[in-house]
Amino acid sequence: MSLGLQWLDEALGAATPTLVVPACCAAVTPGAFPASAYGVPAVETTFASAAAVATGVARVRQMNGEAEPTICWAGDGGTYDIGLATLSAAAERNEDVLYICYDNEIYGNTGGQRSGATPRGARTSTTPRGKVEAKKDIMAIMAAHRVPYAATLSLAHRDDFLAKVRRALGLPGFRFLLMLSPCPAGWKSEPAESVELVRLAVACGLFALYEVFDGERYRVNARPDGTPLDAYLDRQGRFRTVAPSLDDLRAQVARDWARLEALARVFPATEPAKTE
Ligand SMILES: Cc1ncc(C[n+]2csc(CCOP(=O)(O)OP(=O)(O)O)c2C)c(N)n1
Repeated sequence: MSLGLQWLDEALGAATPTLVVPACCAAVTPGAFPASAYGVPAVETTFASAAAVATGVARVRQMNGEAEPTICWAGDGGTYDIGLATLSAAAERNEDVLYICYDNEIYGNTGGQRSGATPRGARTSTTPRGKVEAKKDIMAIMAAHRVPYAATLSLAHRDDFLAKVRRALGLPGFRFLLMLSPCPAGWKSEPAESVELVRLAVACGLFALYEVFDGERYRVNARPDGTPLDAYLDRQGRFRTVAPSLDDLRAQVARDWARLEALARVFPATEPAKTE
């Protein structure tokens, strides 16, 4: 999460955003006003209301003729589940908000409970034998809102990450970015391997890197390179000893890629021409 915030800061350049952060690790770790490590105006909101609060901030800024961005930085619990109603409403109204979900696939701050973002098979404090249900496809949900821009971000693909954040910052209206964000405590993984885990998640196809323009034009930024799914799963204690549901997870990855490739083939994104 902190590396993603650093890269966001780099992509912002001289711009000073207002950050809107619901209850999550990102609300706690920077410390409280007036000593918050964010160094920019930051509003902490109730779990369900980040996108609604950001709506208010963005509208006041618009009325005042200010061009600085309003950015939601939220966990998966606050995005996929508890904040989904306000997220949906702000997206549907096409508010001038950049919403970034750092997805650690659990309710990390409160002890690693399962969320709608937890993948099938993963053990969490509330799914000790592995989660039965599949991960919710939040990108498809956002695309269905026909937002101007939605994209996934990898902490192992720096240039692609920065280019997509800058693209999002340059567009008006509602923009949604999804970043896979390892949580060593919850994933039972080595902290030093976090970036490598994201690289493996992209390489094996579990976390697809792609963009959706206006909810209907697709571009794939990186494709699976034949790395087996086990290379990713074996490094995390949360996937140990849950073999049956991992077969389901493997099948799911294949189906998701078939769907994404079909969408990118039939509805390709032509503008802008490439990720720099
Ligand atoms: C309505 C409500 N329910 C539960 C909580 C307790 N709570 C605070 S943070 C949190 C977990 C947040 O999970 P996520 O959004 O995934 O972010 P992470 O902690 O993983 O960074 C929970 C359950 C709360 N603050 N408000």
